[in-house]
Amino acid sequence: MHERAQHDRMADAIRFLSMDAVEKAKSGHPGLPMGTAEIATVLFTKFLKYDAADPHWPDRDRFILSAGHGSMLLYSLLYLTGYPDIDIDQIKHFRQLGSRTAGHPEYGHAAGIETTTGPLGQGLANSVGFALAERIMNAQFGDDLVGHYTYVLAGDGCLMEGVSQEAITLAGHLKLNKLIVFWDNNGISIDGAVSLADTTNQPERFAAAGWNTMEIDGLDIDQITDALEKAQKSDRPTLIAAKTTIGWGAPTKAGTNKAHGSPLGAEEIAGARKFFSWDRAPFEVPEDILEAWRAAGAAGASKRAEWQARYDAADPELRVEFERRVNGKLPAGFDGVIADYKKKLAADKPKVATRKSSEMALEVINGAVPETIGGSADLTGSNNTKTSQTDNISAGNYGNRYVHYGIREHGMAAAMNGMTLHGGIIPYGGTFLCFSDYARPSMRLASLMGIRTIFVMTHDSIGLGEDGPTHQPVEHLAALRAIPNHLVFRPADATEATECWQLALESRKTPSTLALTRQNLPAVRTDYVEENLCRYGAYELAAASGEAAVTIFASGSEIEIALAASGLLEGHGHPTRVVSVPCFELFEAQSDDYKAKTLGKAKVKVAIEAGIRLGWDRFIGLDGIFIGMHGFGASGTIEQVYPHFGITAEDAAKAVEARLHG
Ligand SMILES: Cc1ncc(C[n+]2csc(CCOP(=O)(O)OP(=O)(O)O)c2C)c(N)n1
Ligand SMILES: [Mg+2]
Repeated sequence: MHERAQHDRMADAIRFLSMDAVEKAKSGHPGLPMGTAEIATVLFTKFLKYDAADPHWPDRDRFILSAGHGSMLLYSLLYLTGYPDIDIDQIKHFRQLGSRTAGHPEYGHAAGIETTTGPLGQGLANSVGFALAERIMNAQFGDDLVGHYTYVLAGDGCLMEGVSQEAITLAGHLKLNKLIVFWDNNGISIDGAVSLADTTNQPERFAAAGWNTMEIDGLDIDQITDALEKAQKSDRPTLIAAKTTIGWGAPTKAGTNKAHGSPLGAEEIAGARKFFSWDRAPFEVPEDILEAWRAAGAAGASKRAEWQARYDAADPELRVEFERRVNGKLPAGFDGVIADYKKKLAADKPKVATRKSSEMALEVINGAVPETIGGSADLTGSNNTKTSQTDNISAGNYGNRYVHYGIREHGMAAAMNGMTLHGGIIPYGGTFLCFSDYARPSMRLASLMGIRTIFVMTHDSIGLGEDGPTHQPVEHLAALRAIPNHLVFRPADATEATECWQLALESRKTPSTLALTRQNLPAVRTDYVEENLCRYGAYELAAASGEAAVTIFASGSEIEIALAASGLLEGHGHPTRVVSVPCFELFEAQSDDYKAKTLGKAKVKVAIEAGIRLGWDRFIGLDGIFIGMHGFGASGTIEQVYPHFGITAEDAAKAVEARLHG
């Protein structure tokens, strides 16, 4: 067959698999794959460096379908090129329970799905992290081992979402020239024409952010090819604005929002079969076309073999380190480093804020774990995220270890997820706990994907003082604890902070948030214990003098108050124990026996946390006493606001005694 004709048929195979799968599932989005099939075909047959037989090859190019609703485009490509996880049965079971071909691409369901997309804009924002991680790994391991592109297909929706602004300005600033974004410029979204809601000149917008931009006809394979050749040579990230027609080939629905998100129906599909002269039954791909696709999927094997040869010839130490990092294993000896540091803390008993404890722990960690990449959304001095090892990453300077993300919490969180997903890197980044709201969509996706991204959230209560209620988190701990598969740590002192960091680093399939104080806290773990007690999520920090009449549960900065309250109660003859609760989710993972023992049978149970009550009933029951916040905070000194809201040892002791005598 003539090469051009074959290319067209290969693109058509994507279209029909997508149409047929959506039709069979009775739901899904046929329009995007139909409009972008040429782009995908050029990319996957001529440019993308991959070997379908080895989808985890670390130096593969990444392809990110940011417009996740067009998932059938990706599934078709993975099937056609011969990725092992997606066979024709998976295509036939698109969107069915238990299939790998979920409604939107889900990371972990099938190799070749590099990230979870669906919430528009996330994939584009992840891609900044992928592209940055590639540069960082390249700087550390050299051209022989690391040199690949990150390709993105984004829709109008991705570009309208706010996170895209954070992502593109960060990528432009860092001159991530191996990032190449296709914009599926079809002028249509769900409500109708994009012009209903947006008139942005997107190329000018990207250009203003320092991008290389091109405008092409997205159905023209020569223009696509030419654009990709130029993009690969760019010294800046590239936007290829590709004019397309949504649902291309559907006789009446093409170019309209009717092709966006529902099955086309038998008549339209029959019309499309005529339009493309496609005479095959649903899900049937002509043998020569499937063969051509499979050949494309295997074509990268030689590049992979060349890479393997370079890898085998590399310095053995470098190789061991590369493998360790790509596999996400911590360095041997890490536990010993933490143990030594905990001994030192037990001797020193520092009275510092936990944000400072976190910095001190990071100084030790960053010295021992070269894959950590720190950062902050313009609050470096407040989040205490920078250590002596972490000089600034900047355009062309990718060998360093600190990212000034700018005031881009959402973009930072999404980029960190991209770095984690890329592999070889453990990113952590900071902002105020209150502004976790600005990062939350990506924090949730980190949990859904089950990846090790670490969020450092300081100024974790009204204790931050005079900045007032806009900055004082109240519901944030509860809101973050509500996310499944997310470890929310609230350490009480330097030892707990170190233990929580150790757990966050060891937690390969669950992201972590460390909630840290601005105010100084005394050391409460004054004896060295080898075991990581925070691992239990909750543990008895102070035993009662006799059979406990009272148990006080608290976290973080309120442990100091809990211990003082227990002192008052003990003084009045009420045996009181204090349980530190650094992490709800880890506590739930303990045995029933452990949980029952830790919760105990004291007559009065109290929880103290300078946040809302939500979640604490698990510890104190519906009739427990809660000392904490019942509404928003107030601007004032820490000495004023804690008493103002009744969060003191005296208030707690008084409430307990009223109950004991009542
Ligand atoms: C954050 C977010 N908001 C809303 C949606 C729902 N949604 C899915 S696709 C879509 C329209 C996207 O338009 P576009 O990117 O132009 O895709 P096209 O219709 O061209 O395929 C919307 C609003 C979503 N997936 N994510
Ligand atoms: Mg669109």
